[in-house]
Amino acid sequence: MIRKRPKPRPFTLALFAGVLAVALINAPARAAAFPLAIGHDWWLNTNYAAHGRPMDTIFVAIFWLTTVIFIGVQAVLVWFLIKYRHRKGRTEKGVYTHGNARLEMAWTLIPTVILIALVFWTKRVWDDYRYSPISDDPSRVKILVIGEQFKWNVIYPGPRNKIGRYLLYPKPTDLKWPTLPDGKSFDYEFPNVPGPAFLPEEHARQALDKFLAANNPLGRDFTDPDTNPDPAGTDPELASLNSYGKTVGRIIVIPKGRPVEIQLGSRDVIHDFFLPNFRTKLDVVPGMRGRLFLRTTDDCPGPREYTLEELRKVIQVDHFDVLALINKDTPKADYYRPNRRKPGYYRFSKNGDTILRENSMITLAVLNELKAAGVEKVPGAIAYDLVCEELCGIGHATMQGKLVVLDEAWMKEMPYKYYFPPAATEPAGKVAMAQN
Ligand SMILES: [Cu+2]
Repeated sequence: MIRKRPKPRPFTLALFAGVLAVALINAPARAAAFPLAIGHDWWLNTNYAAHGRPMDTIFVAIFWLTTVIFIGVQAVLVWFLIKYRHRKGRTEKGVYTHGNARLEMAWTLIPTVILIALVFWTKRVWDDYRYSPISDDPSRVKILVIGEQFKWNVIYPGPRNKIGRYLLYPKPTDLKWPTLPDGKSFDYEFPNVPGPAFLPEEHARQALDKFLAANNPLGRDFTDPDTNPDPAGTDPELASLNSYGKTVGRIIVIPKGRPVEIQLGSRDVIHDFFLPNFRTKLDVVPGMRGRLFLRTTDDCPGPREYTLEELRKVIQVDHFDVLALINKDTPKADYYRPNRRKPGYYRFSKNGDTILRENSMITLAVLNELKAAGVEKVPGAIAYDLVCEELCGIGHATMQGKLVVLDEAWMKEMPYKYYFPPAATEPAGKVAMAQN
């Protein structure tokens, strides 16, 4: 009798297919870490928000709870598949059962208890995040971020730590033309028409679109003193702090360890503001003002001097971008003014060419040039990712930003000295007086 090779069992096939699928999914992205490497690359990225720790704990707890249950259920499934498989010569019939009340009570009550416990645990963590205790801390600093297809506009508060009024747009039914930054009204297109309401709607819309694009893309209320950090215009840097050209794609700077309120608004469609390293995420809805609160953890890396080797590790292994914080005190850095009109900056250079300038991102290519130029240390700050997690249009994936955590000493350095009022050592009234 010829013995046939046994056919592969369905279970063996399924197991093989599963392993293959996991390998294929992981192979291109994680070639170095194949198969499922358990390391920080595979697990959650590092958290630097105070509210993020209980969030991560609950994530890990639910992950292991569901993993254990999943493995248990699958094991029973496989065991039953094997135990009750078809065998030749087996003739007994299956037994019909109407169930087991005790068993059914157990598998209903146990998940109920688990889920109720998760509800209360999650609610506590959620409340700490969404209704944060720092939401009415008077010393919190405020930032307004306005999403737009496809960029983030970042607006800092004035000296009174107030954001001012934004996203207020004129309507074609308005009886008067909107006000320009200099206080004059916008009527140069139609000098004899008192307002858009007196034009056919299509013309009114066109005129207002032109006005907005040229003068006020973010709908600033120029009559609100808090919207203009320096209404008198005595300090050009301060006066232009929140001008449209500067707000676009600007880095979000937050002070280390201080409570932060991030306000969110949208110019057009729904975006989604997500800071992965700070466990902070909220949809940005047109017509609504979202509010997020966070405080960095004490171990959140602030600005410091990095050696070139440390930088290489941070960039290549930890996958962070690093912002160069070069200033007058940085060894080997020189001051450079391209020409009379352009502002100057500090930089590392070789043979007159700029290798790295202040507030630019340090890349691996730059590191090699710095080494060749004899630079040993560069002051820098990790630039954390800000992404839009909403499919907000064709450029959604390019809608990225950066967040930098600075301490008070670096806050005083240019160009951040105006970004926030100083921490609460001085009473708020004194700060406002000094600036007025
Ligand atoms: Cu978006």
